[in-house]
Amino acid sequence: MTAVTIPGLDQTPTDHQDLLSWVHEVAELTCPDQVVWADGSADEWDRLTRKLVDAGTFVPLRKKPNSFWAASDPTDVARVEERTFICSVDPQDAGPTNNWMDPAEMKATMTDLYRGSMRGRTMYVIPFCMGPLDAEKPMLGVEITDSEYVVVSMHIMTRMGTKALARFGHDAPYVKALHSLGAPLEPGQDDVAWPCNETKYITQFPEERMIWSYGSGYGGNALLGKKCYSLRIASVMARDEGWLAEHMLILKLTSPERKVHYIAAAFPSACGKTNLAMLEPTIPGWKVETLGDDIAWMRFGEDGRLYAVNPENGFFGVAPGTDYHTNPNAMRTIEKGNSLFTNVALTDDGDVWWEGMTEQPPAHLTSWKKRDWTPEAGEPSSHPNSRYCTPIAQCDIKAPEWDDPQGVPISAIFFGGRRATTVPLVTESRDWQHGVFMGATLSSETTAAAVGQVGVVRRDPMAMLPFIGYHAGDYFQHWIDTGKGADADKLPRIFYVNWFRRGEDKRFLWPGFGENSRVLKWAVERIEGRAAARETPIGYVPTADELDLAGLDAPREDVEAALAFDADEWRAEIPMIEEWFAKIGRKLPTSLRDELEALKLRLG
Ligand code: SAT
Ligand code: MN
Repeated sequence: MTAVTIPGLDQTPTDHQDLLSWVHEVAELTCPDQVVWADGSADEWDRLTRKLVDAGTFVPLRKKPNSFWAASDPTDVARVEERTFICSVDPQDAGPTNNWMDPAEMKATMTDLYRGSMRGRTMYVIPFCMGPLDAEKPMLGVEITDSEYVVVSMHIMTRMGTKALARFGHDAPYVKALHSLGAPLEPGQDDVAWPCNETKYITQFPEERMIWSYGSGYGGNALLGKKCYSLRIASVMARDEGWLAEHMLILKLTSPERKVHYIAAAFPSACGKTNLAMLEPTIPGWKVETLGDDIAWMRFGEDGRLYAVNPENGFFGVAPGTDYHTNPNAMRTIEKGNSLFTNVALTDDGDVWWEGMTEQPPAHLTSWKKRDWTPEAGEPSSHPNSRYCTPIAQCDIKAPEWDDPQGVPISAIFFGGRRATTVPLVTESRDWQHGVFMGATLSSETTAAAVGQVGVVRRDPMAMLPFIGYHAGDYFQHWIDTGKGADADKLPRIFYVNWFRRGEDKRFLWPGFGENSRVLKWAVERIEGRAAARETPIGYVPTADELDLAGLDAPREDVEAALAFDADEWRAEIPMIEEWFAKIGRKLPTSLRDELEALKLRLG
């Protein structure tokens, strides 16, 4: 097939010709020292984690079995939205919320960057499957990468290796995901602990269902099954095929009467999605089990209900602030080991620590910058976007159906953001279209999950702003159409929540975390027709009397303030929504314009 001899390139573990020829093409372009097909075995994990320890990328933890600490290059710590591109053929299809470049031009630029970019390194071919392996139509992908850190992270985050490759047959469709650190090694050149390149590109080619990533080794920039495939590319597939690919957790809520509801909830990155996904209810008799903390793929079942599947196999959660109070289940999950920790602090006895884990910080740590750290350091020991990466399978409260290709029928969709003012603790939409309006106008203060200023209010529609793989106006229309084509009684009910409203002295009005179970309870009682609410211009909002507040340790005035609808604040919101809609332009669905006009009328 080729004149080039690269060890490992002549392997043919599959008879999928398109895959084999793509692997050849990439190897010839990137010139690695060898090619290795990832098999996903425990042996492979051991071999690669050992290699990463020898390279200084990983430090094995003495206090957690089979777990490792890593610190990234200080410039490679979060998703790079400025460097993320949707290279659709027509710029119109990327829309006003994405960066666009002509696909041919982007390919030329990136091909130059990839030329020889794996020199001195191993090229790994990772066959993977997003969602259950035994799905009727498995959602396949192959990531080619020169990063061992990516391979072992993919072991946790996806179903991968031999068992995934078995589903390729000789012609199954798959997403091509190419990743290079952009850090070739000359003969004899020493490697660094976290290779990457100053130049970064995170590129999606939606029509070709293809991803090219260059220059970063961190999180969603490098683990291409996650945001790049499961949201940016999958949202385009979902539009074409009539389903939804969303930035949502999936949880199972069981009442004391054993009634089950499944809830999907969208929040921007680093707004407590993982905590909500694994919540421990503070109200007696209620139980939460988890199916996923970040992404939901939702398709209509034969019974007309919307069924959700989590495409991922692990949790990639924000570490700081995670402790036995805010997320005891995450703590128990990582305690079992088999986990990776990136950009948190390392303790002297070989464990991890981050801000918020314990009230008293240890007297001495190695910070994420690999420096000696003491509580007097004057800066946090862990990066605010530091992460733990851990398998769902070892989470004690995973729902038994988490790996079921059928998915679970969703009763409610929650949209939420981080807003200090204006947005009440919970609001139920008037109907699907109004719920889509709530999602489309969702706003949140920015967090450390992406590079850039933190704490600025921005519109983050459906918490998908950095993840919609096409025109946001078309995406809203797709949401509207999804509701139109369905039986209204069977559609999930839509709620808008805000755990982050603050009082005048900036304190949080609502204690959040396990107490959010009170809001979940009210929502499912609304669905069952058993809870009251008052109608306001923005939707149905409970009064403090309508929430179960028994045993809540919070002043009633605070709860009332968290639930308050303030017409003036909402009138002040209108120009911001108008500005946002103007940005969407002519593709904004008229039904959403109608919703805005109706809201204005109701606000008077
Ligand atoms: O870096 S990731 O995109 O994987 C995490 C996140 O931002 O939610
Ligand atoms: Mn996320």
